[in-house]
Amino acid sequence: LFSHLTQAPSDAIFAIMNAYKADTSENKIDLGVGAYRTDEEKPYVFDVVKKIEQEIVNDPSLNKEYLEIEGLPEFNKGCQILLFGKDNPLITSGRIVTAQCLGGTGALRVGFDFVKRHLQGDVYVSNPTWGNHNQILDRVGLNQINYPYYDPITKGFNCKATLDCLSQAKEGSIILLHVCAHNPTGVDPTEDEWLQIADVCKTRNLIPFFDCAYQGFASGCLDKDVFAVRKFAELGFQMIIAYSFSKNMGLYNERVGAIHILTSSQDIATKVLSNLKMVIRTLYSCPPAIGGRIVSRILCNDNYYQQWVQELNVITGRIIKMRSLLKNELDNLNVQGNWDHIIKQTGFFTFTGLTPQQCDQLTQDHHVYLLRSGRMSMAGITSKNVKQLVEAIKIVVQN
Ligand code: PLP
Ligand code: TYF
Repeated sequence: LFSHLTQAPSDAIFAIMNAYKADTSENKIDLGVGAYRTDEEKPYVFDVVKKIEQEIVNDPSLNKEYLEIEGLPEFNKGCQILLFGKDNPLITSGRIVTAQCLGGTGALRVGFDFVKRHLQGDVYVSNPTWGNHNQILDRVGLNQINYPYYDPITKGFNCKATLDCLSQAKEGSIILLHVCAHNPTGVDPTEDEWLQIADVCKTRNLIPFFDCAYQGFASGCLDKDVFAVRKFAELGFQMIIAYSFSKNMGLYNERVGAIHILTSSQDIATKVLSNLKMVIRTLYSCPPAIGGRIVSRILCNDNYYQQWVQELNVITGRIIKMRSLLKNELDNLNVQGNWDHIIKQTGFFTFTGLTPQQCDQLTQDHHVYLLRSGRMSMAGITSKNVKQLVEAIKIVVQN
């Protein structure tokens, strides 16, 4: 029955996670998956999350009844406020449709299923983008077109090439944009460049589809990091946003995210919601409750919110510190090449510019695990392993 199947490729990131786990060396370094590690190389569970989990377990008013198709109302409201800002008139306008989803990935899938059924059009994706974007679009059956984005020479954002490409896009196309802390490049447009992107989207009538998986990780300020979304909203765009709490609340395996669709009126929002619910109902019916309850308690309680922001600041602060530590160590050891991009790029990842062969050599000879694209998760660097990492990089770039 199944003998006609051929082996599907393994996901590059999961393959690296597993290769790292299988390595028995004591000095192995995990720069593969974008998951936060403490300076002791340990996964981190937010204290505020642990506290709320206990509260939920002991709350006699809670049960295991199905949630609504679109998830918890207080979760959805909290997510809107976090993304659009507390005083944004859009919050009370009834124009934003929101549903709780299974992580950012779930939100992307729901969002693109909705696009496929109700909008169609080509989807412009940055070159490069997160690998799962390409796979999801492929599965959903939407046509993808690359826009240039990354400039390997400057190791920065190629604004001009992006604008040139988008200015040729067919009207009504969808453009997938990373809100901040672009994965895999760590390269984001400046505020001025976002305005230029907005301009071309307006002129060509392009529909923005934002992916927001790293709010808090780029500038270290939650509000600043979502500048693009708030600005596009202010400029009158209708758009879709897929949001993830995996990283900024450390809820990776709880699968908590949200989809927002900003529409032109409350009336239309009602119709959009009914159709969005059809997408969800036929995919998984309704979301799980625990993660949504944790997030809503953080977002709806001032005390918990402050605790969360404090803990998030520690995490983002450590990543930023690792950037300068790595750059300084590379300079101290006179490692060949210019490494300024390590401190210029932002968020979880650095797009090092190391070649696939150099990455293979780092893994095979030095137990350093990273993507063959040269993407390095900065969260896997610690004050203890940075020296070993730099010595390994020095060897592979000299060969
Ligand atoms: N989008 C981007 C750009 C990501 O990097 C990730 C996770 O790494 C996600 C979405 C989705 O994350 P999750 O499904 O774990 O919430
Ligand atoms: O890009 C990365 O490193 C990770 C990969 O369920 C990932 O974000 C994302 C979602 C998931 C597992 C791994």
